[in-house]
Amino acid sequence: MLLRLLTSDFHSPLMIIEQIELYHISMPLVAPFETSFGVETDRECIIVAAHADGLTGWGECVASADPGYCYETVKTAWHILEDFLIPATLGREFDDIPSLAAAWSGVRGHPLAKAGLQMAVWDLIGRAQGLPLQKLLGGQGDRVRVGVSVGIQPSREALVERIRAYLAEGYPRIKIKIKPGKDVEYARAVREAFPEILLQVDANSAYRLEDAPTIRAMDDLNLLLIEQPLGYDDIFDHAKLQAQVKTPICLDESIHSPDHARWALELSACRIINIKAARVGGLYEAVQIHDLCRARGVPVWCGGMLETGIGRASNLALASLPGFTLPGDISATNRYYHEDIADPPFMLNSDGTINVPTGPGLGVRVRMGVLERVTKRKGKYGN
Ligand code: NPG
Repeated sequence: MLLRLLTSDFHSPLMIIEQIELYHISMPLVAPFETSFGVETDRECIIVAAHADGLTGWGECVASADPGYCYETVKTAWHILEDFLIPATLGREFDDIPSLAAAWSGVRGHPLAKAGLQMAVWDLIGRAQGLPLQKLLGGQGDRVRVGVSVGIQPSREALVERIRAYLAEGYPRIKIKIKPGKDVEYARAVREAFPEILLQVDANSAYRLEDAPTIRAMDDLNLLLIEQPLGYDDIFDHAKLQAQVKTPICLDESIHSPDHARWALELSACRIINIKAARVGGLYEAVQIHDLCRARGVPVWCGGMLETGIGRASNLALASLPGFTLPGDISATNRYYHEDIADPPFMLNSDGTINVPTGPGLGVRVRMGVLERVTKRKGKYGN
């Protein structure tokens, strides 16, 4: 908070952005990632490059190829960026990040598209001021505790072995994806194999309130949290469910703004919030949710969207804010990609942490050759 005031980031005038480029990329994952809404083998997303005063700021819009996680896709985000957000940004003067966000408020929803462009603007500010994003946001410390998210596996045995390998690599917290039929028994098998580990489950909205008995059946597994069991836009039924379980419910998909976070907390729909800057429209909104939760003593952690090194750098800076008291879904580069578009790769330290970048802005260097190679479509706007 202090650093944020000292650097007056939210209120320093923005440079005028002269040109923006979009890259629709597709990168093969090291292994398919299965959730209750589908399997991803290649990660598609949009990389944003914003140019001003001879500097380039990079951003990542984490919309996927299909609308399984949320309604946005690479194609809808491209449309919203190209036809609305970029024209509302290019060549204009903005006082600060809040006024930029206000200029986009006529676009209802589409937080992933907004967050990708906002990230590029943050990177520009950091590069222009010679300050790392961590300092602009008010983060602290040189490393953050992280965890790994394990996709749905073909059998309980395969899941236990997968987790054994991640624990051997040094991950201090495990999240397993669940879906009907692969839930209680899978979580129980993991807990029996590893009685002491920090363990949580993520349903990605696969259940309805009538399934409360299934959720209750996991209450004795000493889970850190149960993430997003019910509808992707629900807060009301989650409040009914939270009243029936001891384990904290954590909301992800249903929190789209600082207001949603407040509503969820006031309705006791959850006791923990997963903050993804993308899902709430940008880093500025993510920090607001962090501040709200911190003031109320509600723990938060940083979610992941299988980001490239660009988005991961942003997540690490965000996760270094003091209210992020639980390990995030931020794993080492080699958990996702053989080859990344940004350097240097992120490595897991022996204490289960990853270093927060210290260079200006996001603190990573984009490898243009790799970026061009994985690009399926390119757009250029402005001069
Ligand atoms: O480590 O980045 C990571 C993956 C974390 O499980 C994770 N992400 O539902 O939160 C999620 C899930 C996800 C990935 C959702 C990709 C949508 C796209």
